[in-house]
Amino acid sequence: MAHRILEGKFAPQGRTFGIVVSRFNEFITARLLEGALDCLRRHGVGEGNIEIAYCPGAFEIPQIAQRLAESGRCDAIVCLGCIIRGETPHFEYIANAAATGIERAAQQTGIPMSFGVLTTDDLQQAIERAGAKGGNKGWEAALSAMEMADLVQQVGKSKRK
Ligand code: INI
Repeated sequence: MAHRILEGKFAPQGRTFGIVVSRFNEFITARLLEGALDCLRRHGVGEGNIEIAYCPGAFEIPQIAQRLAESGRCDAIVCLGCIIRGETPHFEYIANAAATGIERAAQQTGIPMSFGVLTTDDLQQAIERAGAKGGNKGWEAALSAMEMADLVQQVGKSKRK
C-alpha cells in the first residue's frame, strides 16, 4: 500500500497572509519585510491579501501575532524582527520571549506562524541575513508561511479511509 504523504505546496492563491514586523533595529527589519513581500508577491499573493502590523520590538511580536491570528483574517503569519546581542542578559530574555511566545501563539490559535526573527551577535551578522550573503530570512519565513498554510489545511482535512 502506498504511503499517504501530506506536504505543503507553495500555492498561496486565495489565501491571506499577515506580517508582524518590529521596528527595533528597523534598518534590518525593513529589509526582512522587503524580502517577505518579494517572496509573497512572486508566488502570486496579491497586495490585498497581505496585512502588515508594525510593533515596537521583538518582545511585542507574539502579542500582535496572536491578536492577528484571532481576528480570523489570516491563513498564516510571518513574524519578522531583529535582536542583536549586547553586553547584558537583555538579549536572552527578549529572544526567549519572542521565540516561545510566537510558538505558543501558533499552537493556541492553530494559525501557522513562521519565525523570521534574527538573533545575532552583532550588526554585521544581521546584515548578512537580511539580504546579503546569508540570504534574506524574511524571504525564507514567507516561504515557510506559505508552505505551512497549505500543510495545515491538508492535515486538518485528512481523514483515514
Ligand atoms: N527589541 C528588539 O527587537 N531587538 C533588540 O535587539 C532589542 N534590544 O536589544 O533591546 C529590543 N528591545 C526592545 C524590546 O523588544 C521591547 O520592545 C521593549 O523592551 C519594550 O517592551
